[in-house]
Amino acid sequence: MAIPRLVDAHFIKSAQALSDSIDDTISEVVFLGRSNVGKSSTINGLTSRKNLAKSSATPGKTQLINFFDVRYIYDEKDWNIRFVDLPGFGYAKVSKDLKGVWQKNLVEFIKHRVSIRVFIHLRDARHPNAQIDRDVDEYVKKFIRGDQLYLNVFTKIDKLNMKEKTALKRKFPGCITISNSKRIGYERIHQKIFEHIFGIDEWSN
Ligand SMILES: Nc1nc2c(ncn2[C@@H]2O[C@H](COP(=O)(O)OP(=O)(O)OP(=O)(O)O)[C@@H](O)[C@H]2O)c(=O)[nH]1
Ligand SMILES: [Mg+2]
Repeated sequence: MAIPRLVDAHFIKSAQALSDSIDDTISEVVFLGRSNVGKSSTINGLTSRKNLAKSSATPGKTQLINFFDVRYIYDEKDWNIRFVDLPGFGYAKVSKDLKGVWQKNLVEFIKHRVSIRVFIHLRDARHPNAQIDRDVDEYVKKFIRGDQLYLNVFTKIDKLNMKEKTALKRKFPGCITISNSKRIGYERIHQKIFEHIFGIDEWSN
């Protein structure tokens, strides 16, 4: 049987906070990570759309919570979810208090948005062990629910040489790595999302 295919994605709405977000009836995948790590680019890559989410070389490009409707086709049926692009947290800052570097609205959103089923924490492959990323892991793990999946994904793998790639894989066995400039690595992310949200794992055999 064919594997699920993402066939359509479009922008729905920008929100400032949980209170002005759209209805929470569809399962959501949120992309979080440091400013400039490639959150918006990853959404474009996963959906094969160049400019769906606005990306920029200047950190701080995404300032609102942006919702995108995403449709997969599998087994001749539609499967709908949402991708959520978030503003980045503190650029190159080492944080003691995450709330200080990441806006209050954002913290409230990731904590209380009931429709979030998958957190994708994007990390720069060149700085795989940044303190701020460890802080975020630790922080989210404090309130994550049993029905939510937390995924670490390393971006900008194209910037690593062979030796660095080997070191990364040794440190994080089985980790997911992607390159948005080379457009590689998306398959495993689709697989994880689809498997977690719909319980269908058609990639395993
Ligand atoms: N080489 C390389 N560059 C990338 C990759 N992903 C993103 N970039 C570049 O990194 C910069 C930031 O990308 P964005 O997608 O805007 O990053 P963001 O995390 O959404 O940033 P904010 O919205 O500011 O939080 C852009 O210049 C992208 O072209 C990648 O995998 N490899
Ligand atoms: Mg962005």
